[in-house]
Amino acid sequence: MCHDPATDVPPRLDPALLRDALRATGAVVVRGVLGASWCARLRDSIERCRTAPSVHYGVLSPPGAPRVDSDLFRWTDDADLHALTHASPLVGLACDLLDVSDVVLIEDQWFASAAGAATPSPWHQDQPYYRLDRPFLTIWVTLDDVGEEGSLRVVPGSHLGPEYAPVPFIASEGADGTGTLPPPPAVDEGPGTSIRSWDLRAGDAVALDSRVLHATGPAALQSAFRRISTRWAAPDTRYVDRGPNTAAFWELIEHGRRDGDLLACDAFPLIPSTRSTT
Ligand SMILES: O=C(O)CCC(=O)C(=O)O
Repeated sequence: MCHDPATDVPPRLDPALLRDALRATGAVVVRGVLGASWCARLRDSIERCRTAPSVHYGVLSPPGAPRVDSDLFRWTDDADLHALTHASPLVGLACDLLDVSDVVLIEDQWFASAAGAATPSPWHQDQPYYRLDRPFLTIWVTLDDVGEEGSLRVVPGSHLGPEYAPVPFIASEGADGTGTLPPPPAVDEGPGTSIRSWDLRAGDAVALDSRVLHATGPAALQSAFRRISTRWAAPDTRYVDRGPNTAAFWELIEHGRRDGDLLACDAFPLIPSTRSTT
């Protein structure tokens, strides 16, 4: 059940407190960011996207296992994902968290796990997949209720630690080993690493500093678990050529960015604020 069935008006929270929490731990939960109608629209969007997958679409689960799949940059052709990324409470929240008036949309990316799926997203940081010269923000929103055993997990404070190599999300693929960064630590295997997770309701968000280590829970899911990440950058963010060991989409979309260019352009639009808090 969604948090706020009557309205999609976002909660009024103190942006400075949210920013402080994000700065200190690298992740902050914001409950009830999207109401019931948004959650329903976005679950329908995922179904629509599946009928016409983009070049970015991928199945993340091993063959024969309950399906986990994902697609990205669907704001470009799905009306509801366009609305989400251009005129929803997420825009104001992104502006509040980055403390800016306008924000650059990097991408939308949905993930959908079927009931019974037990293919977690691996421990990773977002930053090393992106050719960006500074940290950015991911706002991850669940579209289904999810218990903490299957939900998003983070290592608080890890955004202030070392940077690790990007890892593939497809279970059968190993790291390609072409980069210079070390692989992420085996967080689940070693004792002593503090992991934070939450019981979440549909419409709840977790905002992530792009450098924080995160994953999803390993437990087999009782029911479908759909969620969407939107990624946002401050307007002065610049493209930096980090070479081929970054997300595949950089080579698949026409962005025309060269080393040192401002990120904002048609492919990564500057979205005016819809800030509801001051
Ligand atoms: O929900 C997931 O499975 C992973 C989300 C994630 O890691 C991300 O969007 O950066």
